[in-house]
Amino acid sequence: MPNTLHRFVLAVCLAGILSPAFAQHAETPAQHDQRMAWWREARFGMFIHWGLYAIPAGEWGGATNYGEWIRHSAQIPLETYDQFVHQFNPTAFNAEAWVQMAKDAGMKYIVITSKHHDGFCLWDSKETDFDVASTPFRRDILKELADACRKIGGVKLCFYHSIMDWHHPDYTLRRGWEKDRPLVGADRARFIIYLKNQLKELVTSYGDIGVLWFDGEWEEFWTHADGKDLYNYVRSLKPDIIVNNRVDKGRGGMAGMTSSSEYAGDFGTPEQEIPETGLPGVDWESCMTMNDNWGYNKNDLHFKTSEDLLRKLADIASKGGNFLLNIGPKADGTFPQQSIDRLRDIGAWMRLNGESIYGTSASPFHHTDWGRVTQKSLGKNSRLYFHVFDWPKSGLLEVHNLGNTVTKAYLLAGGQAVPFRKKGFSLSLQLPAAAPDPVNTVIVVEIKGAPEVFHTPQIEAYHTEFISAMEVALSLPGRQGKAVLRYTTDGTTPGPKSAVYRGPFKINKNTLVQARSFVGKTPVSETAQQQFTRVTPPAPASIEGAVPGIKAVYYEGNWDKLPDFKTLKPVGEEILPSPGTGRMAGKDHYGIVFEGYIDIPADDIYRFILASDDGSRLYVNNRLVVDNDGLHGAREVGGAVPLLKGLNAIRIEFFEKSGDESLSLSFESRNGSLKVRWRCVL
Ligand code: H79
Repeated sequence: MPNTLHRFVLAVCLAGILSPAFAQHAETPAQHDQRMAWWREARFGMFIHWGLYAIPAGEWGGATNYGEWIRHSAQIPLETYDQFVHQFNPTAFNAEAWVQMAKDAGMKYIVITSKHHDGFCLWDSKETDFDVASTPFRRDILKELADACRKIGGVKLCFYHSIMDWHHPDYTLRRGWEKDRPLVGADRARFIIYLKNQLKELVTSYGDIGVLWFDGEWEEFWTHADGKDLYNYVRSLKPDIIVNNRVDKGRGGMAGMTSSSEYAGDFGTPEQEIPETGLPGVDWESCMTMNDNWGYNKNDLHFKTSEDLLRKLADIASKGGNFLLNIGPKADGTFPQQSIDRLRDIGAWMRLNGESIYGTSASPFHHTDWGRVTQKSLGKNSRLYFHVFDWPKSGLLEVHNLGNTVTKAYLLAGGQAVPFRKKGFSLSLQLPAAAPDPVNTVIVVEIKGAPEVFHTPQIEAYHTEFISAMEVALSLPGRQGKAVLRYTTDGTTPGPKSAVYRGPFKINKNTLVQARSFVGKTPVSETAQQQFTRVTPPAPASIEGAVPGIKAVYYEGNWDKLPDFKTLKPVGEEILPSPGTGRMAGKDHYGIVFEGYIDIPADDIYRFILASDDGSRLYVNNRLVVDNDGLHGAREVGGAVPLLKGLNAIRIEFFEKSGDESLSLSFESRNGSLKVRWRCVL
């Protein structure tokens, strides 16, 4: 599991990522905190993906790898898919058993698919017959779950509700292969009324609903205005409801986090991934499957182990996030046995160690190579929870950058005292010889005050290469109390007599910058290092007969990553005004190589952002500057390069396998973003 501390933060890398706050529907920060309080305390929830797709259980036409997307992926005609309504009869469904399993696993909320992309509704909706009331089962599943949550207590019911809808005639998008759902008479405005009426049923008929978890917003159908409006609408129905960021268009493709506070939504939703670090002041929840599918797939036995899931839970909590762990129930209404087993194992750990997860906040340490840390404040003082994954062979667990006085240390499970020594800023814990819990033993370290952890300094600059000079800034992340930041530029290790950092400085030759923080004469952080290199970029090209635009050369093939285009035969070419999918747009299984020049206005460092779906690479003057290869959805990757004024050679390689496609390149310098003038030779 990655838990990387980036020592050298190039300032530009953070642009656009650190603008955390989401748009909020008229409330003060205190009211916002109050609304989010139960969710932040909860830290762990159950996702349930259940619907008609549980009946085929992942199998269709000889293939076995389908899930809740089966109607789309297997291109099932509507009329055929609708027949599942007559087969949906989960006679073994027992709402109380489900809620009890969630509760016993230590989960504090359940998010169930009131409606997934296929449009089928798990409750008796007045707005459609494509719902459970039309099945032989007839019972209102959401009502039974709401009753069970009320009866059992301690588990909040929440709804996942897809905006995208492959069934409703007024959802005015059709899959390319759809034949039996004419667009004639379809009315987008009417779909939004349908959506709102259904949400009103969900929010007002089932008691205290905690979260509305939207999805499917990335399709072109949905707009930012729709997102804001829907957010305000559901908040007006129930002011304290919590709404995920997929209500609006703020996450940029399929990314987890919302990029700017213009967009509505209360928390970010990384899917099937755990962010490298949390972001201060941002609420987020990682949702994840236990195997490879959200909906039930009887052939998918690729389950994560209980150990892995438990460590993921601690990892997420240590970064300040929630964990929403999925179950895909079977068509008979029961959970897969593998899921039941994992819930039981997690529950056993949570009963002993839940205190180290619930209501905790992100680790004050940036990196602990033996495991993870969570924390809780106790009035003026604090409790640190050391989640030890790798038990030290020496029996000594040490951290060297903790400023606080330690008052007590003990095993969370059982309470056995852990002898410790605090000398200066170093804490040594004398652990029992063998790990009481080899998966994750939690040690509680009680400290005076709020945690004072001395982080490795950050070295910030626009780029590590420069043409004539580069400004370098240093910083100490977090609260650094009495620490003094010292640095060197002559290759020597910073000591208590090295220069004190007082502000950004310029370098104009090859330089190793090193920085470390000290309290008095004692070093209290690790040493950060970054090499800066002076370079001479290649001379600009001088070309005859250049025309505006960039040359696109087309190829065909079915790839999962960029092929070696040099060995392939092109199927055509054209000049495009700028890189894009050109006349291949809408096709599958193709590749494009772009060649041309950009007119660079001045000697400087330029940063390129290459966004593509699927993979791409950018070469500038034959040097690889951005690698965005591989099979993925819309994804941006950046890279910087020093360039001289004049024409610089650009080569972009791109491939598209299937599904959505896009390609774009933008660039900027220290003065902001720039409009590119493309040139190419015929
Ligand atoms: O509800 C779960 C997913 O169904 C939903 N979000 C989680 C919580 C989701 N919708 N879209 N996506 C996730 C990403 C889209 C993936 C796709 Fe595909 C790639 C759709 C088509 C190609 C995965 C692979 C689904 C079908 C084939």
